[in-house]
Amino acid sequence: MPGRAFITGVTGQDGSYLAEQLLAADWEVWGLVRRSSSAEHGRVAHLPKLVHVRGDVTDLPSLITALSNVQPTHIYNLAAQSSVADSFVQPIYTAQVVGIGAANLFEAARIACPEARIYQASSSEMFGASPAPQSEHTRFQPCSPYAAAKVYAHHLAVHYRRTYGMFIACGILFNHESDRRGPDFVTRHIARGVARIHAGRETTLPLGNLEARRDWGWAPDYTRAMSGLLMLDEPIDLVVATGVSHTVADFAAAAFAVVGKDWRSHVVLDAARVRPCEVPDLLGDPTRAKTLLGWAPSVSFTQLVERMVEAEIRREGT
Ligand code: NAP
Ligand code: G4F
Repeated sequence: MPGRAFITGVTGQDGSYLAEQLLAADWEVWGLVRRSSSAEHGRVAHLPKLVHVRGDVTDLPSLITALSNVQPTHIYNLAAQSSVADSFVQPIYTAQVVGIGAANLFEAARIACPEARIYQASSSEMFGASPAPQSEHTRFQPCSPYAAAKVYAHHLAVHYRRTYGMFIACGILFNHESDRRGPDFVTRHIARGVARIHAGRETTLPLGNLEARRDWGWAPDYTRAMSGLLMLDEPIDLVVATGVSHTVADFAAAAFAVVGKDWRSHVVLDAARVRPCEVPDLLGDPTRAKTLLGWAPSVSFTQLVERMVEAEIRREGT
């Protein structure tokens, strides 16, 4: 039966797909929106039924007020400073939003709506230096301030689950992409670069580490898994991944191939894009997600790359 969902991070890539899917399934959807000078919220502008609630995960009173007023049955905590690269530049801010933000959300829910089911957005980045493939049993070895903050939030979620009996489920999601991805993540950066080179507006594409491997999937598949996780009888931790990985160079090669170009003629190495510490190899084992949710990715790597490049070509108007 549809209920009432409350989403932090609703204006982001995942929040926008999740809100869309829940509204289509007749849920009431409320989204936490923080104050900004522009207030455009482009990813959710097409969702008139989405109710915006003003607040910020770093501000506990705003969360208590929001949850007391909304009384959601399901809460999705997606808010984050989600750029791993930026977390090296802004480690304290990242900890405040990703770590303390989750603590604030769990406390606010404990006070205002302790029966609500909560989804915590954990990340494959938490596995860090642990060798591939990674599953629910793999040790966390974080390699960035972002990952360390996500590990804190993850352990806190498990603590609230065990200590207070709250229903908090953690989705350990591997990289998922779409044409709504922020422009500074590598897939969108590559897709946009290819479209601009195709349009004759640029000639080169700067990249950092080409050898890093990621398990890339299609974002709407992953937001389906989020709501599925909150439908289970018990709150658990679950890896969601395609089970296939590629290098950044593979992604660039496939993206340039969409417009009939050789990536080696355009990609230039930019040392400033190489991170102080890198996660070399992320490859998820989605066995448990398949067994418990019947979940499977609907879009292949090649289709994902094509969709992203074609969307950028449309944006460029060529
Ligand atoms: P995203 O596009 O960067 O969206 C982040 C969202 O968090 C935005 O709505 C942003 O609002 C909001 N936010 C940031 N700081 C906030 C604050 N202080 N208070 C309230 N809201 C705040 O991220 P995403 O890709 O959709 O990812 C969703 C979640 O999944 C994140 O927690 C991310 O760390 C996690 N995750 C993502 C992936 C992935 O591959 N995408 C994989 C694993 C885990 P503004 O629009 O105002 O900036
Ligand atoms: O696209 P990325 O910035 O994503 P990253 O660091 O894997 O993090 C994303 O996935 C996590 C899940 O594992 C999420 F938790 C997190 O919120 C975020 O959504 O970088 C992917 C790889 C890295 O190895 C990076 O070093 O691409 C490499 N890379 C090479 N050149 C680059 C670039 N990354 C970016 N952003 N820009 C480059 O020019």
